[in-house]
Amino acid sequence: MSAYRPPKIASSEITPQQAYLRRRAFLIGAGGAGMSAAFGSSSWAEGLAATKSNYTVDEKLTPIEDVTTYNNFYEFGMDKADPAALSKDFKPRPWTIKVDGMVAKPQTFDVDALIKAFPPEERVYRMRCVEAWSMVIPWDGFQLSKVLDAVEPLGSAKYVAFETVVRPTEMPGQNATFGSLPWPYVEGLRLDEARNPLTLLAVGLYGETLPNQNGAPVRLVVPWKYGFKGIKSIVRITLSDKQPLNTWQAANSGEYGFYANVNPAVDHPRWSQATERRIGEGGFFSSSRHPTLPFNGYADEVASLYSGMDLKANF
Ligand SMILES: Nc1nc2c(c(=O)[nH]1)N[C@H]1C(S)=C(S)[C@@H](COP(=O)(O)O)O[C@H]1N2
Ligand SMILES: [Mo]
Repeated sequence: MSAYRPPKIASSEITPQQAYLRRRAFLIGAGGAGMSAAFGSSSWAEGLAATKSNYTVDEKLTPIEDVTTYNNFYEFGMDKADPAALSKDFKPRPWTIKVDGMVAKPQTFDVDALIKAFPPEERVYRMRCVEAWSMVIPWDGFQLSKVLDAVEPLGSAKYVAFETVVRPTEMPGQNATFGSLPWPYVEGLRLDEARNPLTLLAVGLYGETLPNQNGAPVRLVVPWKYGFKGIKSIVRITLSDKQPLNTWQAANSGEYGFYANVNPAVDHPRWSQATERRIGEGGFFSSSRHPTLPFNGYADEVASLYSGMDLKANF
């Protein structure tokens, strides 16, 4: 770890994405093949219509083309277009998730058994990346709390740690020796955050099996936090009494914290968090700006989790 050099998010990532838009124009111009390839042939969604849920925001959905071609998934590369382009050989099945640590009933779940046990519901959530762009995404998934209930957390458990798969043969970004992240990508939540009804394990989007670039087969969605908390392609969930490490905080603790609650009043050291660029809105070469909301608009549901806490110190 000592030789490790933390990556920096390039400032180009927070200015209009001309390069991305050019690449996207190319991808779209190359025909619909890319889109249908994004969704594998075997789909849990076939014959399993996700129930609509009340946890839905009434905002214009980000087009699926943007949701599936403008991604952060450093295991497949650092450019926004890399995950869609370089994840075609990734194999999201068969897949198991080991849930262990401070629980009465540690278990290894097959992802399709989980989907059967906890039929996905649709949730339209805002998603706000720490890089000051945002989307509105219809996820299909189930509450993380259902999985936690199944393993029976001990009274001593206070935190939940998550781990992404390590598969350098299928994830070219895991072979990068310079400028990328240490693997596995890890994240963590407080147990009460993990049990909040908003906290979702997503297995699909737009009613389809989750595309590889979005974190197949199962990824975390914590809509009141910056996007980096939404760890992808999860293989392990561990309950503990110690605050777990998270990858971006480990990479640069001055810029990224453990909590990462969306907060327009606490700027990133290198850019404002007061507004966000809504991807896919406002024309082809620009995106419209929206004000960023405290807790990404979910304050009614989650602000009480942090009562008495200094949100500037615990960023
Ligand atoms: N394993 C892993 N999970 C990850 C990332 C990553 O690089 N690796 N990027 C995070 C970041 S910074 C964001 S904004 C979201 C992006 O999710 P999306 O590409 O589905 O929009 O995934 C998060 N989860
Ligand atoms: Mo992000």
